[in-house]
Amino acid sequence: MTSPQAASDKLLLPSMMCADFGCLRNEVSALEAAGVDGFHLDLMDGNFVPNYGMGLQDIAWICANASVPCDVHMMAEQPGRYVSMFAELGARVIYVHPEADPHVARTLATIRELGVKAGIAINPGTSFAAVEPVLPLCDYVLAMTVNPGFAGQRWLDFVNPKLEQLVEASHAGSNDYEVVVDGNCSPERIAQASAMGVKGFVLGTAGLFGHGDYATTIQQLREL
Ligand code: S6P
Ligand code: MG
Repeated sequence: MTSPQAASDKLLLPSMMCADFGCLRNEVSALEAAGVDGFHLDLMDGNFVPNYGMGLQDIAWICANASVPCDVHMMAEQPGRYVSMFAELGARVIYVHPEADPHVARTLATIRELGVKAGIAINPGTSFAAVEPVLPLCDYVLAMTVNPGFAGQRWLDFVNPKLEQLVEASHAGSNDYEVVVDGNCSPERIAQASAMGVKGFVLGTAGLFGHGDYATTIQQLREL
């Protein structure tokens, strides 16, 4: 019998800022039981993006209590100052925005030195060419299909050609990274991007939360 995971090699990653914090333990358990591949944890500093969230304590609690890997998406200015904090919490991947870091190459190297997978998260308006030099330093690339800071936004179609460029370059030359998409990952968008070669999907309000039973939803997304 085929396990749900074996039916697809997609990485399905709930964005925990969309979870019900009134029953966070239940949310973590239910999502893990549904077969998610990890948790996506958004940190916003109220500066790089016009919003705050999630708290360091929230991120620490989920990292300490999850049995699946946790990825931290730092939407923060000068993230290099704080990457060691998230490494200590046990993050699998730390994503930093090159738009927020004048020394992103150094920060990516530091993340790897800390024993954590290194990732860049790229704003919709940031071109492939702008990040191409640092792609060999990345294990993951998080392509934002919405402007970062809020759940519940619309997918920006002008990002689609960049997704294709990122996938095409992902295992070429000295590059060896996986592409993950963040923002409005609905079933339709997941099907399109998966066919394009995108590996991972951050699941928020468009694809998971508010769509009924987690196990059923995750199973359906795997089968797309
Ligand atoms: C905010 C953050 C994202 C959102 C996610 C929400 O920009 O980086 O991870 O939580 O995109 O998903 P949705 O389906 O509500 O757009
Ligand atoms: Mg995110």
